[in-house]
Amino acid sequence: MKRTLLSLFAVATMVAATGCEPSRETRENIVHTPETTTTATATTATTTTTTVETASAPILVTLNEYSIEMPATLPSGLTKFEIRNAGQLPHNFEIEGQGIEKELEEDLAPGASGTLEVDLQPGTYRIYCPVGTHDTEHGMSTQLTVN
Ligand SMILES: [Cu+2]
Repeated sequence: MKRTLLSLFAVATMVAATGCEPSRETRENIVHTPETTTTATATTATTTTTTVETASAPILVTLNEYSIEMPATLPSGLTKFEIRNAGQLPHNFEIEGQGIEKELEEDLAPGASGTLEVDLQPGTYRIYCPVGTHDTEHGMSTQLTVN
C-alpha cells in the first residue's frame, strides 16, 4: 500500500510539473539515447581505421637507366609489386628464384606502371630487366632476400 501511494504521488507531481502524461520508459529513453549513439559511432570509426592499417600495402619498385630501386629484403607470402618506369627507355621487371619466374606481360613505356603478384617463398631471388641488353651489359639487376 505504501509503494502504491508513493508512486501515485510521484506521477501526480510529474503531471503537475510537465502537464503531460509521464512514463518511466519515456524518461529513460530521453536520458540514455544520446549517450548510447555517441559511443556506437566512436567504436565504428576505430574499427574502420584498424582494418585499413592491417591490409598489406604493395611493394613499390622504381625502374630507371639502369637501376631497380626496391627493398633488398621482404617477408614471405603473397606480395604485390607496384612497378613504375621513371626512366626514358622502356623497361620490364622479371623475378627469378625458388622455382618462380615471372615478369610483366608487357614492357613499361617511360612513365608507365604495372603490377605483378608473386607468392614469395623464403630464399633468394634475382630481379632484372629483360629488355634488350639492360641486364647483360648495363647491370640492371638486383637481389631480393625473402625471410
Ligand atoms: Cu630496362
